Amino acid sequence: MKAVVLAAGQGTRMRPLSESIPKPMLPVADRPLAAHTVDAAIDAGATEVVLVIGYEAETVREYFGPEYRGVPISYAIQEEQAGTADAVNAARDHLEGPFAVLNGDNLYDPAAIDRLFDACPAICAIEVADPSNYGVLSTEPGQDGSVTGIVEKPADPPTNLANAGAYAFPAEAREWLEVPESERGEREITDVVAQVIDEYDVTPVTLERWLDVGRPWELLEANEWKLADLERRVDGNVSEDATLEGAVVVEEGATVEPGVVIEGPALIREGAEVGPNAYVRGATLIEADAEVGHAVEIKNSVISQGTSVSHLSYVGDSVLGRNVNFGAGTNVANLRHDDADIRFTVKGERVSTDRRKFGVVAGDGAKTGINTSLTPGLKLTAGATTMPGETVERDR
Ligand code: TTP
Repeated sequence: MKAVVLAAGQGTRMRPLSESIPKPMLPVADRPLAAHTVDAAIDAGATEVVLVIGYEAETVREYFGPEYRGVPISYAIQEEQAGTADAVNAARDHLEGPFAVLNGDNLYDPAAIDRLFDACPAICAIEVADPSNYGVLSTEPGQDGSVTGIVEKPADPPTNLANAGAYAFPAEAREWLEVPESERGEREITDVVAQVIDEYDVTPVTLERWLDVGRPWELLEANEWKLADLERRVDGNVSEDATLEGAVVVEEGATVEPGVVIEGPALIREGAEVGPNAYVRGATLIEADAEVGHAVEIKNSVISQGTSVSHLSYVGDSVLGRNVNFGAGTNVANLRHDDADIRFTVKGERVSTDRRKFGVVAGDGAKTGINTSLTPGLKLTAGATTMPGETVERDR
């Protein structure tokens, strides 16, 4: 069956990381976030993948091209982000026969996508302890009862099965994509699902693991998940005086200099330079052409392409965008004295990350002066700068 992958969103909650790169193209281990979904669809037997693109569309198109892993890729443009049903409707001309719809910003356990395709019409669900913040499936009584509806954020959830936003639709659903606007002013895929449920038996397919990657710390969690799946491989240039422990991947063209200790899971991508005398702790992604220099410690972080942390610095539980430069002696605090969960500003509101440890998020091109101290949960927008010796406590 064909798989429609939604990747048109602006990713506003992911700012500043999504300021010039679409969220589905942010790095998760060895590929962009959306590539994990496209790969799962292809592994499940997708005959064609239709990517719905809009915001920063060319970045997505350049990566996947007309064919990816031998499977044809086509593109549908969604000009305005008018909702998930509207996004699928943009792909309508590409559809014939049963089709799947997957989010380009979700990580699914790949085996479940296989089961989703087999069970069509079907919906992926994940068991959660507190479903009241999700769309929750109601099902017929008994094990494996078919889906009778989806209720948004119910006070009294009918099951603990949260809708994981992955669907396998019968061919006829193509005719049901033009749904009216919902109360929040969007054309929602759940209204298409409601019609499918009216006409068909819809099977719930339970995921073992699922992650909706909407906010920066969820990008960190996505990397924690996918880096842990990597197997040790050393193709790059690693000094005899470096120590690699556990699942460490050093890609061809990457350099690890003397005195470096890397504790996996860690991925050092092509063209990256680590050391001398650096300490990298998992789960860490050091992207292509990034530099981690002398006496720098990086722990559980994403260091994006072209970024440089060259001397005497500590970066923990943080995401640094592309071409960021941390001056010598820049240190990130990732833990509060009172041990409270770290908060972060999302669309102007302070929200809990539910993490005891979280450092900073730096947008592309941010630069810190020497001896900058950065407090936990801090956001530096793209191109932001700090003065030498500053302690930065407020987002900038
Ligand atoms: P969201 O996470 O709701 O939207 P977003 O990705 O733009 O992020 P934010 O809320 O932070 O601005 O969307 C879920 C998925 O659906 C995601 O993969 C983007 C996609 N999508 C579209 O392609 N078109 C749309 O009109 C909408 C609303 C979402």
